[in-house]
Amino acid sequence: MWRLKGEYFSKMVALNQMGREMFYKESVVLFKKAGNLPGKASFISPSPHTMLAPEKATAATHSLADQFQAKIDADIRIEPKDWMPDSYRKTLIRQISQHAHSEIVGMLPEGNWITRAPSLRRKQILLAKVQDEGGHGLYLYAAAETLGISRDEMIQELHSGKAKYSSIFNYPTLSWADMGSIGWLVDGAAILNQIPICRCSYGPYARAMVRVCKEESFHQRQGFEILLTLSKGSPEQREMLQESINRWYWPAVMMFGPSDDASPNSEQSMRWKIKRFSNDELRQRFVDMIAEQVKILGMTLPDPALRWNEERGHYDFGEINWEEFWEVVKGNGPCNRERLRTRVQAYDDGAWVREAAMAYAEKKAKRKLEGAEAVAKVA
Ligand code: FAQ
Repeated sequence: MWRLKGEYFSKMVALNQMGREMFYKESVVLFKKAGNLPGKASFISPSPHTMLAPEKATAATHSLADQFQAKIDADIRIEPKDWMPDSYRKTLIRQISQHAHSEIVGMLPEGNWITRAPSLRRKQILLAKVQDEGGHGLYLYAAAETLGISRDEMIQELHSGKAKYSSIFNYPTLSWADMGSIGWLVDGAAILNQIPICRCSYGPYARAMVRVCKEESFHQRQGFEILLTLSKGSPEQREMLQESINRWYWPAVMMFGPSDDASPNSEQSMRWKIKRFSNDELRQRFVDMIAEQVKILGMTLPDPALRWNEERGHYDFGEINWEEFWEVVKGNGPCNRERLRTRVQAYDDGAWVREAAMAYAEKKAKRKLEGAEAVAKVA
Protein backbone atom coordinates (compact mmCIF):
# COMPACT_ATOMS: atom_id res chain seq x y z
CA MET A 1 0.00 0.00 0.00
CA TRP A 2 2.77 2.43 0.97
CA ARG A 3 4.71 1.53 -2.17
CA LEU A 4 1.58 2.28 -4.19
CA LYS A 5 1.10 5.51 -2.29
CA GLY A 6 4.72 6.43 -3.04
CA GLU A 7 4.23 5.74 -6.76
CA TYR A 8 1.02 7.69 -6.72
CA PHE A 9 2.60 10.71 -5.10
CA SER A 10 5.61 10.68 -7.43
CA LYS A 11 3.15 10.65 -10.34
CA MET A 12 1.29 13.57 -8.77
CA VAL A 13 4.58 15.43 -8.34
CA ALA A 14 5.44 14.80 -12.00
CA LEU A 15 1.98 15.98 -13.04
CA ASN A 16 2.35 19.06 -10.85
CA GLN A 17 5.69 19.87 -12.46
CA MET A 18 4.18 19.45 -15.92
CA GLY A 19 1.32 21.69 -14.88
CA ARG A 20 3.69 24.34 -13.48
CA GLU A 21 5.62 24.37 -16.76
CA MET A 22 2.40 24.63 -18.76
CA PHE A 23 1.25 27.35 -16.37
CA TYR A 24 4.48 29.24 -16.94
CA LYS A 25 4.29 28.94 -20.74
CA GLU A 26 0.61 29.95 -20.82
CA SER A 27 1.31 32.91 -18.55
CA VAL A 28 4.24 34.09 -20.69
CA VAL A 29 1.98 34.06 -23.76
CA LEU A 30 -0.68 35.98 -21.88
CA PHE A 31 1.66 38.58 -20.49
CA LYS A 32 3.39 38.99 -23.83
CA LYS A 33 0.00 39.69 -25.33
CA ALA A 34 -0.61 42.21 -22.58
CA GLY A 35 2.77 43.81 -23.35
CA ASN A 36 4.09 43.15 -19.86
CA LEU A 37 6.43 40.29 -19.04
CA PRO A 38 7.47 40.00 -15.40
CA GLY A 39 10.37 37.70 -14.38
CA LYS A 40 9.85 33.96 -14.08
CA ALA A 41 9.97 34.07 -10.28
CA SER A 42 6.70 35.94 -10.09
CA PHE A 43 4.94 33.08 -11.90
CA ILE A 44 6.10 30.35 -9.54
CA SER A 45 3.90 31.29 -6.63
CA PRO A 46 1.87 34.27 -7.68
CA SER A 47 0.51 36.19 -4.71
CA PRO A 48 -2.56 38.40 -5.13
CA HIS A 49 -0.17 41.34 -5.49
CA THR A 50 2.08 39.88 -8.18
CA MET A 51 -0.60 38.34 -10.33
CA LEU A 52 -1.34 41.54 -12.21
CA ALA A 53 0.90 43.99 -14.01
CA PRO A 54 2.43 46.10 -11.19
CA GLU A 55 0.81 49.38 -12.20
CA LYS A 56 -2.58 47.69 -12.08
CA ALA A 57 -1.98 45.78 -8.90
CA THR A 58 -1.99 48.38 -6.19
CA ALA A 59 -3.95 47.30 -3.18
CA ALA A 60 -5.59 50.69 -3.21
CA THR A 61 -7.24 50.20 -6.60
CA HIS A 62 -8.18 46.56 -6.35
CA SER A 63 -9.68 44.49 -3.62
CA LEU A 64 -8.43 40.93 -3.27
CA ALA A 65 -11.70 39.70 -4.78
CA ASP A 66 -11.27 41.95 -7.84
CA GLN A 67 -7.73 40.77 -8.33
CA PHE A 68 -8.80 37.18 -7.95
CA GLN A 69 -11.46 37.60 -10.65
CA ALA A 70 -8.97 39.44 -12.89
CA LYS A 71 -6.61 36.51 -12.61
CA ILE A 72 -9.40 34.13 -13.57
CA ASP A 73 -10.40 36.36 -16.49
CA ALA A 74 -6.78 36.27 -17.71
CA ASP A 75 -6.87 32.46 -17.59
CA ILE A 76 -4.20 32.31 -14.90
CA ARG A 77 -4.55 29.27 -12.68
CA ILE A 78 -5.37 29.50 -9.00
CA GLU A 79 -3.03 27.41 -6.85
CA PRO A 80 -3.63 26.10 -3.30
CA LYS A 81 -1.60 28.82 -1.54
CA ASP A 82 -3.18 31.68 -3.49
CA TRP A 83 -5.84 33.82 -1.92
CA MET A 84 -9.35 32.75 -2.94
CA PRO A 85 -12.86 33.71 -1.82
CA ASP A 86 -14.35 31.30 0.65
CA SER A 87 -17.27 30.62 -1.68
CA TYR A 88 -14.85 29.58 -4.48
CA ARG A 89 -13.13 27.19 -2.07
CA LYS A 90 -16.48 25.75 -0.93
CA THR A 91 -17.77 25.32 -4.48
CA LEU A 92 -14.62 23.47 -5.47
CA ILE A 93 -14.71 21.23 -2.41
CA ARG A 94 -18.34 20.42 -3.22
CA GLN A 95 -17.71 19.63 -6.87
CA ILE A 96 -14.36 17.83 -6.52
CA SER A 97 -15.50 15.70 -3.58
CA GLN A 98 -18.74 14.78 -5.38
CA HIS A 99 -16.67 13.91 -8.41
CA ALA A 100 -14.32 11.75 -6.28
CA HIS A 101 -17.27 9.97 -4.64
CA SER A 102 -18.75 9.31 -8.11
CA GLU A 103 -15.56 7.58 -9.20
CA ILE A 104 -15.46 5.43 -6.07
CA VAL A 105 -19.17 4.52 -6.02
CA GLY A 106 -18.90 4.13 -9.81
CA MET A 107 -16.65 1.11 -9.24
CA LEU A 108 -19.57 -0.87 -7.81
CA PRO A 109 -21.91 -1.42 -10.81
CA GLU A 110 -19.04 -2.73 -12.96
CA GLY A 111 -17.27 -4.46 -10.07
CA ASN A 112 -20.32 -6.73 -9.88
CA TRP A 113 -19.43 -8.14 -13.30
CA ILE A 114 -15.71 -8.88 -12.92
CA THR A 115 -16.30 -12.52 -11.96
CA ARG A 116 -19.02 -12.92 -14.58
CA ALA A 117 -17.19 -11.42 -17.56
CA PRO A 118 -17.36 -13.92 -20.45
CA SER A 119 -13.61 -14.54 -20.95
CA LEU A 120 -10.28 -14.09 -19.19
CA ARG A 121 -9.46 -11.20 -21.56
CA ARG A 122 -12.73 -9.44 -20.67
CA LYS A 123 -12.11 -10.04 -16.94
CA GLN A 124 -8.63 -8.51 -17.17
CA ILE A 125 -9.87 -5.46 -19.06
CA LEU A 126 -12.80 -4.87 -16.72
CA LEU A 127 -10.61 -5.30 -13.65
CA ALA A 128 -8.13 -2.74 -15.03
CA LYS A 129 -10.94 -0.31 -15.82
CA VAL A 130 -12.47 -0.56 -12.35
CA GLN A 131 -9.00 -0.03 -10.84
CA ASP A 132 -8.58 3.08 -13.00
CA GLU A 133 -11.81 4.51 -11.57
CA GLY A 134 -10.46 3.91 -8.05
CA GLY A 135 -7.29 5.78 -9.06
CA HIS A 136 -9.36 8.71 -10.38
CA GLY A 137 -11.12 8.88 -7.03
CA LEU A 138 -7.75 9.08 -5.26
CA TYR A 139 -6.42 11.88 -7.49
CA LEU A 140 -9.61 13.80 -6.86
CA TYR A 141 -9.62 13.31 -3.09
CA ALA A 142 -5.98 14.52 -3.12
CA ALA A 143 -6.97 17.58 -5.21
CA ALA A 144 -9.82 18.39 -2.78
CA GLU A 145 -7.46 18.01 0.19
CA THR A 146 -5.39 20.93 -1.15
CA LEU A 147 -8.43 23.10 -0.34
CA GLY A 148 -8.28 22.30 3.37
CA ILE A 149 -10.65 19.37 3.83
CA SER A 150 -9.42 15.92 4.90
CA ARG A 151 -10.21 12.69 3.10
CA ASP A 152 -11.79 11.33 6.30
CA GLU A 153 -14.21 14.27 6.39
CA MET A 154 -15.17 13.74 2.75
CA ILE A 155 -15.71 10.02 3.25
CA GLN A 156 -17.76 10.72 6.36
CA GLU A 157 -20.00 13.04 4.30
CA LEU A 158 -20.46 10.36 1.65
CA HIS A 159 -21.31 7.67 4.19
CA SER A 160 -23.76 9.85 6.08
CA GLY A 161 -25.61 10.63 2.84
CA LYS A 162 -24.78 14.35 3.08
CA ALA A 163 -22.52 14.39 0.00
CA LYS A 164 -23.85 13.64 -3.45
CA TYR A 165 -22.39 11.42 -6.14
CA SER A 166 -23.45 11.00 -9.75
CA SER A 167 -27.05 9.83 -10.24
CA ILE A 168 -25.96 7.35 -12.91
CA PHE A 169 -24.42 4.92 -10.44
CA ASN A 170 -27.76 4.25 -8.79
CA TYR A 171 -28.96 2.13 -11.68
CA PRO A 172 -28.46 -1.66 -11.69
CA THR A 173 -26.21 -3.62 -14.07
CA LEU A 174 -28.42 -6.46 -15.26
CA SER A 175 -26.57 -7.93 -18.25
CA TRP A 176 -23.07 -8.20 -19.73
CA ALA A 177 -24.10 -5.64 -22.35
CA ASP A 178 -24.36 -3.13 -19.49
CA MET A 179 -20.54 -3.20 -19.21
CA GLY A 180 -20.42 -1.97 -22.81
CA SER A 181 -23.17 0.59 -22.30
CA ILE A 182 -21.45 2.03 -19.22
CA GLY A 183 -18.18 2.40 -21.13
CA TRP A 184 -19.79 3.89 -24.20
CA LEU A 185 -22.49 6.08 -22.64
CA VAL A 186 -21.37 6.79 -19.07
CA ASP A 187 -17.65 7.20 -19.75
CA GLY A 188 -18.61 9.00 -22.99
CA ALA A 189 -20.67 11.51 -21.00
CA ALA A 190 -17.92 11.74 -18.37
CA ILE A 191 -15.29 12.64 -21.01
CA LEU A 192 -17.41 15.37 -22.55
CA ASN A 193 -17.98 16.82 -19.11
CA GLN A 194 -14.38 16.43 -17.97
CA ILE A 195 -12.30 17.59 -20.93
CA PRO A 196 -13.26 21.21 -20.25
CA ILE A 197 -12.31 20.66 -16.59
CA CYS A 198 -8.68 20.20 -17.79
CA ARG A 199 -8.91 24.00 -18.27
CA CYS A 200 -10.59 24.62 -14.92
CA SER A 201 -9.28 27.66 -13.06
CA TYR A 202 -8.12 25.61 -10.06
CA GLY A 203 -4.71 24.09 -10.83
CA PRO A 204 -4.78 20.79 -8.89
CA TYR A 205 -8.25 19.87 -10.24
CA ALA A 206 -7.31 20.78 -13.82
CA ARG A 207 -4.07 18.81 -13.70
CA ALA A 208 -5.69 15.72 -12.17
CA MET A 209 -8.22 15.79 -15.00
CA VAL A 210 -5.59 15.47 -17.75
CA ARG A 211 -4.73 11.90 -16.89
CA VAL A 212 -8.31 11.02 -15.95
CA CYS A 213 -9.52 12.10 -19.40
CA LYS A 214 -6.91 9.99 -21.17
CA GLU A 215 -8.06 6.94 -19.26
CA GLU A 216 -11.75 7.72 -19.73
CA SER A 217 -11.18 7.90 -23.46
CA PHE A 218 -9.74 4.37 -23.39
CA HIS A 219 -12.71 3.28 -21.25
CA GLN A 220 -15.19 4.62 -23.75
CA ARG A 221 -13.52 2.74 -26.58
CA GLN A 222 -13.42 -0.52 -24.60
CA GLY A 223 -17.16 -0.14 -23.92
CA PHE A 224 -17.90 0.49 -27.56
CA GLU A 225 -15.82 -2.55 -28.53
CA ILE A 226 -17.91 -4.77 -26.23
CA LEU A 227 -21.05 -3.43 -27.89
CA LEU A 228 -19.65 -3.75 -31.40
CA THR A 229 -18.88 -7.42 -30.72
CA LEU A 230 -22.41 -8.00 -29.42
CA SER A 231 -23.86 -6.18 -32.43
CA LYS A 232 -22.26 -8.78 -34.69
CA GLY A 233 -23.45 -11.68 -32.54
CA SER A 234 -26.58 -13.85 -32.28
CA PRO A 235 -30.14 -12.43 -32.28
CA GLU A 236 -30.17 -12.92 -28.49
CA GLN A 237 -26.96 -10.90 -28.11
CA ARG A 238 -28.33 -8.12 -30.32
CA GLU A 239 -31.51 -8.09 -28.27
CA MET A 240 -29.48 -7.88 -25.04
CA LEU A 241 -27.54 -4.97 -26.55
CA GLN A 242 -30.64 -3.00 -27.56
CA GLU A 243 -32.28 -3.61 -24.18
CA SER A 244 -29.18 -2.33 -22.39
CA ILE A 245 -28.98 0.84 -24.53
CA ASN A 246 -32.68 1.43 -23.81
CA ARG A 247 -32.05 1.36 -20.06
CA TRP A 248 -28.82 3.42 -19.95
CA TYR A 249 -29.42 6.12 -22.54
CA TRP A 250 -31.70 8.49 -20.60
CA PRO A 251 -29.88 8.21 -17.25
CA ALA A 252 -26.66 9.07 -19.18
CA VAL A 253 -28.37 12.12 -20.72
CA MET A 254 -29.33 13.18 -17.17
CA MET A 255 -25.74 12.91 -15.90
CA PHE A 256 -25.00 16.45 -17.11
CA GLY A 257 -27.24 17.80 -14.36
CA PRO A 258 -30.40 19.92 -14.39
CA SER A 259 -31.19 22.12 -17.38
CA ASP A 260 -29.47 25.52 -17.33
CA ASP A 261 -32.48 27.41 -16.03
CA ALA A 262 -32.72 25.00 -13.05
CA SER A 263 -28.99 24.85 -12.30
CA PRO A 264 -28.29 27.07 -9.27
CA ASN A 265 -24.49 26.69 -9.38
CA SER A 266 -23.76 27.09 -13.10
CA GLU A 267 -23.67 30.85 -13.47
CA GLN A 268 -21.13 31.46 -10.71
CA SER A 269 -19.08 28.37 -11.60
CA MET A 270 -18.82 29.61 -15.19
CA ARG A 271 -17.76 33.06 -14.04
CA TRP A 272 -15.04 31.38 -11.99
CA LYS A 273 -14.13 29.11 -14.94
CA ILE A 274 -14.66 26.01 -12.85
CA LYS A 275 -17.22 25.10 -15.51
CA ARG A 276 -16.45 26.14 -19.08
CA PHE A 277 -19.73 25.02 -20.67
CA SER A 278 -23.24 24.85 -19.33
CA ASN A 279 -25.02 21.57 -18.50
CA ASP A 280 -27.27 21.91 -21.57
CA GLU A 281 -24.40 22.71 -23.94
CA LEU A 282 -22.54 19.56 -22.90
CA ARG A 283 -25.72 17.48 -23.01
CA GLN A 284 -26.34 18.60 -26.61
CA ARG A 285 -22.80 17.58 -27.59
CA PHE A 286 -23.39 14.19 -26.02
CA VAL A 287 -26.65 13.59 -27.89
CA ASP A 288 -25.02 14.67 -31.17
CA MET A 289 -22.14 12.26 -30.63
CA ILE A 290 -24.21 9.26 -29.48
CA ALA A 291 -26.90 9.68 -32.16
CA GLU A 292 -24.18 9.17 -34.80
CA GLN A 293 -22.27 6.38 -33.04
CA VAL A 294 -25.39 4.27 -32.44
CA LYS A 295 -25.72 3.93 -36.21
CA ILE A 296 -22.42 2.00 -36.34
CA LEU A 297 -23.93 -0.49 -33.89
CA GLY A 298 -27.04 -0.82 -36.05
CA MET A 299 -29.14 -0.06 -32.95
CA THR A 300 -31.53 2.75 -31.99
CA LEU A 301 -31.85 5.22 -29.14
CA PRO A 302 -35.07 5.12 -27.09
CA ASP A 303 -36.17 8.60 -28.14
CA PRO A 304 -38.89 8.94 -30.81
CA ALA A 305 -38.32 12.72 -30.89
CA LEU A 306 -34.65 12.39 -31.87
CA ARG A 307 -34.00 13.98 -35.25
CA TRP A 308 -31.37 16.07 -36.99
CA ASN A 309 -32.20 19.76 -37.08
CA GLU A 310 -30.53 21.24 -40.15
CA GLU A 311 -31.10 24.81 -39.03
CA ARG A 312 -29.55 24.35 -35.58
CA GLY A 313 -26.86 21.95 -36.80
CA HIS A 314 -27.73 19.67 -33.86
CA TYR A 315 -30.03 16.80 -33.00
CA ASP A 316 -33.34 17.71 -31.40
CA PHE A 317 -34.29 15.36 -28.62
CA GLY A 318 -37.25 14.50 -26.41
CA GLU A 319 -38.29 15.59 -22.92
CA ILE A 320 -36.06 14.53 -20.03
CA ASN A 321 -37.82 12.95 -17.07
CA TRP A 322 -36.63 15.43 -14.44
CA GLU A 323 -38.84 13.90 -11.80
CA GLU A 324 -36.88 10.65 -12.10
CA PHE A 325 -33.58 12.58 -12.00
CA TRP A 326 -34.42 14.43 -8.77
CA GLU A 327 -35.78 11.29 -7.12
CA VAL A 328 -32.46 9.54 -7.81
CA VAL A 329 -30.47 12.58 -6.60
CA LYS A 330 -32.57 12.66 -3.40
CA GLY A 331 -31.62 9.04 -2.67
CA ASN A 332 -34.65 7.22 -4.03
CA GLY A 333 -33.16 5.64 -7.14
CA PRO A 334 -33.21 1.89 -7.77
CA CYS A 335 -29.84 1.24 -6.06
CA ASN A 336 -29.05 4.29 -3.85
CA ARG A 337 -29.38 2.44 -0.56
CA GLU A 338 -27.54 -0.64 -1.79
CA ARG A 339 -24.64 1.42 -3.13
CA LEU A 340 -24.14 3.34 0.12
CA ARG A 341 -24.49 0.19 2.21
CA THR A 342 -21.84 -1.55 0.12
CA ARG A 343 -19.44 1.41 0.37
CA VAL A 344 -19.84 1.69 4.16
CA GLN A 345 -19.37 -2.07 4.53
CA ALA A 346 -16.21 -2.01 2.36
CA TYR A 347 -14.83 0.87 4.44
CA ASP A 348 -15.53 -0.93 7.72
CA ASP A 349 -14.09 -4.19 6.39
CA GLY A 350 -10.92 -2.35 5.40
CA ALA A 351 -10.37 -0.79 8.87
CA TRP A 352 -7.81 -3.44 9.84
CA VAL A 353 -5.78 -2.75 6.68
CA ARG A 354 -5.64 0.97 7.46
CA GLU A 355 -4.72 0.27 11.10
CA ALA A 356 -2.01 -2.21 10.10
CA ALA A 357 -0.56 0.23 7.56
CA MET A 358 -0.53 3.04 10.14
CA ALA A 359 1.12 0.79 12.78
CA TYR A 360 3.76 -0.28 10.23
CA ALA A 361 4.44 3.33 9.20
CA GLU A 362 4.77 4.41 12.84
CA LYS A 363 7.12 1.49 13.59
CA LYS A 364 9.27 2.36 10.59
CA ALA A 365 9.41 6.06 11.49
CA LYS A 366 10.36 5.19 15.09
CA ARG A 367 13.17 2.88 13.89
CA LYS A 368 14.48 5.56 11.57
CA LEU A 369 14.50 8.09 14.41
CA GLU A 370 16.26 5.65 16.76
CA GLY A 371 18.84 4.95 14.03
CA ALA A 372 19.44 8.68 13.51
CA GLU A 373 19.81 9.22 17.29
CA ALA A 374 22.32 6.35 17.54
CA VAL A 375 24.39 7.83 14.68
CA ALA A 376 24.28 11.28 16.35
CA LYS A 377 25.48 9.77 19.66
CA VAL A 378 28.47 8.05 17.97
CA ALA A 379 29.36 11.29 16.19
N1 FAQ B 1 -26.06 13.40 -10.07
O1 FAQ B 1 -26.26 23.57 -10.18
P1 FAQ B 1 -25.93 22.24 -10.74
C1 FAQ B 1 -17.79 9.30 -14.07
C2 FAQ B 1 -26.65 18.17 -8.35
S1 FAQ B 1 -17.65 10.62 -13.05
C3 FAQ B 1 -26.23 13.84 -8.82
O2 FAQ B 1 -25.96 22.12 -12.22
P2 FAQ B 1 -23.07 21.86 -10.71
C4 FAQ B 1 -16.57 8.45 -14.26
C5 FAQ B 1 -25.51 19.14 -8.09
O3 FAQ B 1 -24.48 18.51 -7.37
C6 FAQ B 1 -19.29 11.31 -13.02
N2 FAQ B 1 -26.36 15.13 -8.48
O4 FAQ B 1 -24.55 21.74 -10.13
C7 FAQ B 1 -16.95 7.03 -14.24
C8 FAQ B 1 -26.21 20.23 -7.34
O5 FAQ B 1 -26.41 19.87 -5.99
P3 FAQ B 1 -25.62 20.58 -4.76
C9 FAQ B 1 -19.33 12.49 -12.16
C10 FAQ B 1 -26.28 16.01 -9.51
O6 FAQ B 1 -22.14 21.32 -9.70
C11 FAQ B 1 -17.47 6.41 -15.36
C12 FAQ B 1 -27.60 20.24 -7.96
O7 FAQ B 1 -27.77 18.99 -8.60
N3 FAQ B 1 -18.75 13.61 -12.83
O8 FAQ B 1 -18.82 9.12 -14.58
C13 FAQ B 1 -26.10 15.63 -10.83
O9 FAQ B 1 -22.80 23.24 -11.20
C14 FAQ B 1 -17.81 5.04 -15.34
C15 FAQ B 1 -27.76 21.37 -8.96
O10 FAQ B 1 -26.93 21.16 -10.13
C16 FAQ B 1 -18.53 14.76 -12.19
O11 FAQ B 1 -18.79 14.89 -11.01
C17 FAQ B 1 -25.98 14.27 -11.11
N4 FAQ B 1 -25.81 13.78 -12.35
O12 FAQ B 1 -23.07 20.91 -11.99
C18 FAQ B 1 -16.74 6.28 -13.07
C19 FAQ B 1 -17.90 15.85 -13.01
N5 FAQ B 1 -26.08 16.74 -11.61
O13 FAQ B 1 -24.21 20.11 -4.86
C20 FAQ B 1 -17.08 4.93 -13.06
C21 FAQ B 1 -17.67 17.10 -12.24
C22 FAQ B 1 -26.27 17.78 -10.79
O14 FAQ B 1 -25.73 22.08 -5.00
C23 FAQ B 1 -17.60 4.30 -14.18
N6 FAQ B 1 -18.91 17.75 -11.84
N7 FAQ B 1 -26.40 17.35 -9.53
O15 FAQ B 1 -26.31 20.11 -3.54
C24 FAQ B 1 -19.57 18.63 -12.63
O16 FAQ B 1 -19.19 18.89 -13.76
C25 FAQ B 1 -20.76 19.32 -12.05
O17 FAQ B 1 -20.72 19.17 -10.65
C26 FAQ B 1 -22.13 18.77 -12.59
C27 FAQ B 1 -23.24 19.51 -11.85
C28 FAQ B 1 -22.24 19.06 -14.07
C29 FAQ B 1 -22.26 17.27 -12.32
